[in-house]
Amino acid sequence: MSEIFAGIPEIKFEGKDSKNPLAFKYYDPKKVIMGKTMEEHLPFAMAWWHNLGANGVDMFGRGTADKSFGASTEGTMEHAKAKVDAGFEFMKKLGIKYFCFHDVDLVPEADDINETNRRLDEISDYILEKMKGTDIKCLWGTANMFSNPRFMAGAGSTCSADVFCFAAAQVKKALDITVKLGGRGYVFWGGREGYETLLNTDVKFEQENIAKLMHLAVDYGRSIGFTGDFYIEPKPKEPMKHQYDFDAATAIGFLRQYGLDKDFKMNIEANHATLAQHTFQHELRISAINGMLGSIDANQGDPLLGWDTDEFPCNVYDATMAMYEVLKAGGLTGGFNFDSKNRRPSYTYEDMFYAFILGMDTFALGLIKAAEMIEDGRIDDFIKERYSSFESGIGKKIRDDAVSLKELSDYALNMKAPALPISGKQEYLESIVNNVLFNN
Ligand code: XLS
Ligand code: NI
Ligand code: NI
Repeated sequence: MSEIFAGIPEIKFEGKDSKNPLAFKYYDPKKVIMGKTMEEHLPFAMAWWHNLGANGVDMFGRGTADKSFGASTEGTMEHAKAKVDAGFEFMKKLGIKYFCFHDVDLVPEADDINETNRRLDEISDYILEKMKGTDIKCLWGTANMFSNPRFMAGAGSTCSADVFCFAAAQVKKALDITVKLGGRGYVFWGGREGYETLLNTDVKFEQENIAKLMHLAVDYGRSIGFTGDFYIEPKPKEPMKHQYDFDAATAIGFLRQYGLDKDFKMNIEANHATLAQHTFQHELRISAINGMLGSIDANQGDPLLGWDTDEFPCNVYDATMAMYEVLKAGGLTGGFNFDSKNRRPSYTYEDMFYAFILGMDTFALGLIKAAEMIEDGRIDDFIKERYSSFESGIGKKIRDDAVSLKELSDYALNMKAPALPISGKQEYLESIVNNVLFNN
């Protein structure tokens, strides 16, 4: 089999002074930071759909990038295999150890689901063969339950019992393939699990059915030996006006309400946080404090645009805050999936590599800087100091649940008026972040 990305070498770490566009400036896989290598901290993954599928097509124009990878006709099994060849060559050249997929990213969908499933068996055999002798693995799999017209009214939330069965069939097969490829996780992104208008929607009914589908998936997954995490990937809108997995707090509440919280965690996508009018850091923090920070879809949105632009992450400030949360949470059980795509005018093979180099270097820098922030200690020291009134006296009694409302009231009445809380020192803290970010 011939080289697809001919002329593109293995991408190596050359350090921050390198001007080689096909080299890492910050991602040094074996470098140890806070006791772990960079590649252990940052299990990067390639998203099959964007990297091997997205060709730049948008609402206003056709594709700009050729993603046939040498296949004579697209949308065939020959093309599906060419994508596998391209994907493995790409991952090997970048030192990426994981990939993520939707069922229909792997093979063209047939009219009869039995034929689609047969194609999935064939392609997963081919992928398994490719995996041999490499350390490339599946990070997570998922079923695309939003593109096919049958899912126009949702998948788990559909009004059609027959469509619900097709959703179940796709989840079952995607789980089979995920397990076959040794996947660490399985994602539910609620693509069309939401509504356009409440006038035609029974929200309670729809949410109960989504939970049913998830319970059935957990039961089936566990029965075939899937020991990894299931994930919800929150997103507030797009394609639906309102999606039920609005943000991490909403999704966590849903999981607890329906008894799914032991099997599920969050897969947090930066661009979805932006759409929910949260920071990426906020979504990670909410997930982490609830013990549900599982995996990350590494991309970024544009605060000036109200849709999911899936840009490769370049914002080091945000990546630093994200890695600060990840380090504080003790790392991810999942990984960093580049759910990101090249801009439409960046249509060459080189651009695909530049994009991953950018994303990987951004998170590597974020990791380096977040570790420095933690080692610097000033921010953590201040947070400790800020809440120190709860460490002794009446504050400690509150924390220990050792005091009644009346006793607290008596304490306050006796004081007459409290001193103001200590300053929040936001500007001081922000200057520490800048100091750490730009200290060399
Ligand atoms: C879309 C989502 C999707 C999921 C996987 O906005 O990000 O790509 O990651 O279905
Ligand atoms: Ni995503
Ligand atoms: Ni997205």
